[in-house]
Amino acid sequence: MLTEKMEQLLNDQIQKELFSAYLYLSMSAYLEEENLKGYAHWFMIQVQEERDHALILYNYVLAAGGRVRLQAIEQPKADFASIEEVLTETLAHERFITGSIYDLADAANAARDHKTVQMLQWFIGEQVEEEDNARNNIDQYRLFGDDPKGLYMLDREMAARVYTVPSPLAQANA
Ligand code: OFO
Repeated sequence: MLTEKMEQLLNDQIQKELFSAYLYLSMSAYLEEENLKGYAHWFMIQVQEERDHALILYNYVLAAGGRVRLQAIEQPKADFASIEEVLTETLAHERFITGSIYDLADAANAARDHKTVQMLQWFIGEQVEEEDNARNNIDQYRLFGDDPKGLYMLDREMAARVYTVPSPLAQANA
């Protein structure tokens, strides 16, 4: 059984992951308006990943005998000044999520909740990738994005991103 506190923290994290999906959906809409269809696509895949992160936690809470209590999702920012702002805010948001996952892991360790600690290992690894992707997108944009031809090439590269089901969900659906 999950402690009441762990159950609450896991429900809070479900809300944060769903907010991430909502934020990236808003960014995708902005990028689509800017006619950057490759970037808009990249963020749409990110939306799917964030929904998956929420579902992994949702499945875990139920499997651990806890209760899922969905929370309100705040309105995400809709107006951005530039692609660079979208990309830097993505990195800042992912750093915030990493901190939140670490807080969860600290709480699970303090409660000697080893199964939650184990489940969170996947998220800790995933956050390394999330931050790396976000940093890489900023670096690429700063290198090539100023020039229209460079931006065109970057947008085409972003369009190549493919969605893959994350392993904890693939296992749950097998
Ligand atoms: Fe769920 O990792 Fe991004 O926010």
